Amino acid sequence: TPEAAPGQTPHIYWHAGQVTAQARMGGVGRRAATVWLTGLSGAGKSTLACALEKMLVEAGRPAYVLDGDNLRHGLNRDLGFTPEDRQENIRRSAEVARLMNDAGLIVIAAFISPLRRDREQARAIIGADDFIETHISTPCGVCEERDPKGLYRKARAGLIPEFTGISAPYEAPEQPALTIDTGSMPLAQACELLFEHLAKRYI
Ligand code: PPS
Repeated sequence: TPEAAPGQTPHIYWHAGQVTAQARMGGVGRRAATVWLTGLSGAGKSTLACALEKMLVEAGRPAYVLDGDNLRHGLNRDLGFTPEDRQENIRRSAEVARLMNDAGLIVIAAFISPLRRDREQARAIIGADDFIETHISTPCGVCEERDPKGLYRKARAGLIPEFTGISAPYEAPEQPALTIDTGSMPLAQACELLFEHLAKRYI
């Protein structure tokens, strides 16, 4: 009987199922993955995630968007924006992505996920082979100019503490699989780039 891993609640054991992820997906060679979009608020993560989700589903590949803002309405509603809360936000969301991958869905995760150490934890949870880190590198000035929710204006006025890019850090990925600046690349082209990247292995 396997022991509980260090740091876990004691007397909890893993119960393996009889169906593998590949069998669930219809056979050998099928894989699921998580496209992890990281970038500033207003960088275009959610727009790109939803467009890619639509493209994948229309191509017959089940996909699902996990969006930071949306998960904070439910599963993560108890979390704020301190470094500790963001870490827990990313940990829980990565666990959900892992489950969805196991169920056969391609996950498109859209989280600011500003700290490298938190993204590395997500990579470890999901599995490095199936974690496609994508930097939505739209510059802060462009995001602030767009300001779709008026959050930058509020942050500049001191009304939102620890706002990423203004009063809280953003650490860009060092070796992302892909980098997309939505300030200079049209949405359709960005979507195509991600789709082609996935097509090699997952579609
Ligand atoms: S994180 O850093 O990954 O835990 O954040 P995430 O779960 O992706 O949530 C980001 C959205 O929360 C809104 N918001 C803030 N963002 C950054 N800093 C602060 N302080 C903050 N307060 C609220 C904002 O709408 C983010 O949405 P996006 O879609 O990124 O613009």
